[in-house]
Amino acid sequence: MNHKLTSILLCILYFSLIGVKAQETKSGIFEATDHDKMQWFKDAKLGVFIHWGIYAVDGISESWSFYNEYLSHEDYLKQLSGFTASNFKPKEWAKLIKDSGAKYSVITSKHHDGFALWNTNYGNLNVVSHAAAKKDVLTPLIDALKEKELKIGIYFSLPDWSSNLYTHLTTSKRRYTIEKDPQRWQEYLNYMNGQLLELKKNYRPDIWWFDGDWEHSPEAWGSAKIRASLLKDAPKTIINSRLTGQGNYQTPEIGVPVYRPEAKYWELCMTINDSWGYQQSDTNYKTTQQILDIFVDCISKGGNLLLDIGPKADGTIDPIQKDRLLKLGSWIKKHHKAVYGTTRGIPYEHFYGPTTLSKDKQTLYLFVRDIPKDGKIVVKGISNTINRAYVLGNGSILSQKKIAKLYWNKYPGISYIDLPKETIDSYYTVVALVLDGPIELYSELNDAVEQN
Ligand code: FHN
Repeated sequence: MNHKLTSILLCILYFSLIGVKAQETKSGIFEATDHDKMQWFKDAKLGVFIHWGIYAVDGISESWSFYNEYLSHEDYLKQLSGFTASNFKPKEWAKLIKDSGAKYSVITSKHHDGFALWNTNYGNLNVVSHAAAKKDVLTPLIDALKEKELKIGIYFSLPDWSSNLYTHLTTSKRRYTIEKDPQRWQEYLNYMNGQLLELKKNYRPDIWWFDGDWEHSPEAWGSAKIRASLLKDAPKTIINSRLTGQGNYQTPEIGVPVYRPEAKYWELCMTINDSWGYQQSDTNYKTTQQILDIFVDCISKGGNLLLDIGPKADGTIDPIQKDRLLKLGSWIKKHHKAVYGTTRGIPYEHFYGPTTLSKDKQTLYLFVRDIPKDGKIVVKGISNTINRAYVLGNGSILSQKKIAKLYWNKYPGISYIDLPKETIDSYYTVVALVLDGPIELYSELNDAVEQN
């Protein structure tokens, strides 16, 4: 029996013994179906991702610029002298993230370049001892986020391309292979796990957001051991899918899922322009409408959006990034009922747009992006009575008319709902349909008429 199959069977046996059923999903992550611990995440819908590191000094791509040999590693590290965090105001960051409507934030504690944002006792590349800032920036930020009652995610790169203990340096340069020097690899794992335990002790994050697992196998990383050590006395902690095979949720990136992902829990991470870190040359910011298109798409498919910002080296945030977060937050505030705590919507056959459902499935939220040309929106194949239709955040009760509904057959008809111009929102108008009970979707094919 092959190794992977054995480990899968052992895991399932283990979880069945402790009463937690694990199932492997097609997405290849183990979802310990501990729904309680995932509930806040599923309800949260929006997180803010923060990529902050020395790469903001020259505005070049995080870690990849030296890995891809666009500049030497030595020149990349010269940015340490420019990473001042001189205008870093963690409370302002936390307020901005809170005002964006996010319920959690994920910060890069250490990216692939190995630069640590906290005063780590491990390695020789951190913000206190090696950067111009000469201060721990992770702790005050996490404290400020917690003060705003935001859940905390810690991004941690498994690879550390700057560490002499690590295998890879750049795309063409390898320091060694694990097979050839297992002892050195073990020293790397001790270093990596030492930092993880430091982060766990200092911050007790709600989410571990791993990255970079592609460079080695789960066995080489010791992924199962990492999960066990992080969850020990912290069983409610959530892990993303990038600790291969050990995650609780899937993490599609940049490409907005066209179809709903397989995984029960998932989160799209997305840049606000085209760069993760701050790059002054990257002015290709998504408009607020485009960000809302992506956000609404995700939540209608039962997922979250983790929207990234890249602060500058001095700790300030670009006004355009602030603008996008605040506009997103203002729209969510007005339409919060259709966002937080909802579940994925109904198939597009019933309404030509994104939808979400209240937890009790008795209210259907229709997201109307464009102004209906005849001032009407159309829903079909809903067997319930629509007791009330109204515009969220505006309260206008909408008139509705049904056609193709005959008393003697089950076909539920087609409902036309008036949506007056004055109720239209500048981004998405949300119409709430209050049903006479949990939603019932009709999908039968109406046959020949046998009786009248
Ligand atoms: O290599 C990283 C990249 O720099 C960035 O951090 C993204 C964010 O999810 N993750 C990796 C690429 O998938």
